[in-house]
Amino acid sequence: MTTAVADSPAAYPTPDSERLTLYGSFTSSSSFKPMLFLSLSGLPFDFRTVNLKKGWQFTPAYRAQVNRYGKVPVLQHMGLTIVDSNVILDYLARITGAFEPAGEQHRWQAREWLAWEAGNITNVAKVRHYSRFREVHPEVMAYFRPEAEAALSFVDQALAGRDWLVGDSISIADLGCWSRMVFMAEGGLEIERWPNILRWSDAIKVMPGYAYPYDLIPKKDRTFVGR
Ligand SMILES: N[C@@H](CCC(=O)N[C@@H](CS)C(=O)NCC(=O)O)C(=O)O
Repeated sequence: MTTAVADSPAAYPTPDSERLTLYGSFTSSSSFKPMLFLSLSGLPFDFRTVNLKKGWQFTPAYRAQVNRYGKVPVLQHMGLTIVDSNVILDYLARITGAFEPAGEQHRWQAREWLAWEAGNITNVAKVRHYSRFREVHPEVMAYFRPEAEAALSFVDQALAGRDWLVGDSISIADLGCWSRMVFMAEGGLEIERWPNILRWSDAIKVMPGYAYPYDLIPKKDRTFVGR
């Protein structure tokens, strides 16, 4: 385990307050999920950057006090520490009611999409990661690229003739699935190949508060006052 990493915080006290604190990184599609939720809903929150390139996520302080898995994102609220992007979306939808589908069946279906996303759209993130940050053997890419394409095709078919994945309005299912695929072009997965995804993502992109991750997620700690 890494013991000292340049510039990393020495301690991470869990704020026992009603204010939301989000830990994340601007290169991370997982961080984009809660960031997008908070930005679209106009909620006030504090953002704390975790410099993944410098390895802040591996420090003993971060692992002990924020995320034992050494990843982003993490949400802290009311003395709670909530780890994993989809669990955070679930939490935010529950406590705010925003992006929560109407009706019990649709609420479960939104969580079903998030669970499916974690096992499938995650391959889109892997292809982007291996294209952008870590070169892998061509056979590794040859395995993951069709998996990523299959996940995108599944979502594209699910969106045929409908605006949103669940019910009649945008929900955490849409935010979770779109955010994980947001960097698809960096993996050579051109969105024009999936016309329903293109139409659906265009509808998300015009919402007040939307911005591309590199513009939305700060590179330094920041306080968002909300709107
Ligand atoms: N299942 C987790 C995955 C989190 C994850 O893999 N985060 C990446 C950034 S997208 C990370 O922290 N990587 C740092 C590392 O692996 O060193 C979630 O959805 O939150």
